[in-house]
Amino acid sequence: MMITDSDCLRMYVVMTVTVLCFSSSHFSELTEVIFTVHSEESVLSSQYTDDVYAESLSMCALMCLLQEKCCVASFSDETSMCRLDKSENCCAVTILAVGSRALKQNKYYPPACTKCVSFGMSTYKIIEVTATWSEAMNNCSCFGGNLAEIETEAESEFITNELFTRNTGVFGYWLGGYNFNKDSDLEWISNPNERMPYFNFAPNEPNQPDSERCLMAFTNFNFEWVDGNCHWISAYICEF
Ligand SMILES: [Ca+2]
Ligand SMILES: [Ca+2]
Ligand SMILES: [Ca+2]
Repeated sequence: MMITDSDCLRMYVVMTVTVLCFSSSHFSELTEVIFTVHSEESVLSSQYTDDVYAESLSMCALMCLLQEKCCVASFSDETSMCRLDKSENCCAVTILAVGSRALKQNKYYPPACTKCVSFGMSTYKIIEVTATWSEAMNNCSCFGGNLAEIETEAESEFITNELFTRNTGVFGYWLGGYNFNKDSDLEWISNPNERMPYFNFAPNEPNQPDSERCLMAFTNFNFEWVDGNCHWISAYICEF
């Protein structure tokens, strides 16, 4: 008998389901703790999605857990189809679909931070695909981190050296600072009520508390910081 690729996939799924059935009593509990479930949403099919059969929502959740790169999945009650998104982040696009539920892992660490650099306790992903400041912030959060916050001179030197090495020609990199109260300084997103313990602003910056509230390491100023217009489209740095 010839075994085709699709037979293999089916066999794999059946085996997985069999193994999982032994612990079925823990399924609902697991789903509640590990996933947020959105009603009537389905993950949009993409190059990163796989459709597999699952007996239930909980089974679909477990299949997602078994896939190292899965953060979001969806399950259709009608067809028992479980769609696993394996794009290594939690930003899968979902659409309204009656009878479907989308699951998102509550705490997700990408399996491997590709092309990341580490310093101290932190890992950084420097992303040259440009975005507005708030898009950058959302993207970092989807990767499981935040826009980078530079709290010490040592951290600042590390990041600056890294950016000089890259020399990619982008005009700047968004960081996780914002002028929350439209005054003369910026604050870190994680500490909106506190002065920055360390800062590395370029001369005469920050200078536009109304129109430039977002923090950027500016290439032409040797990556010293400026307040920039949050709608500028720029590269950015995520910190994990
Ligand atoms: Ca930091
Ligand atoms: Ca401020
Ligand atoms: Ca400025």
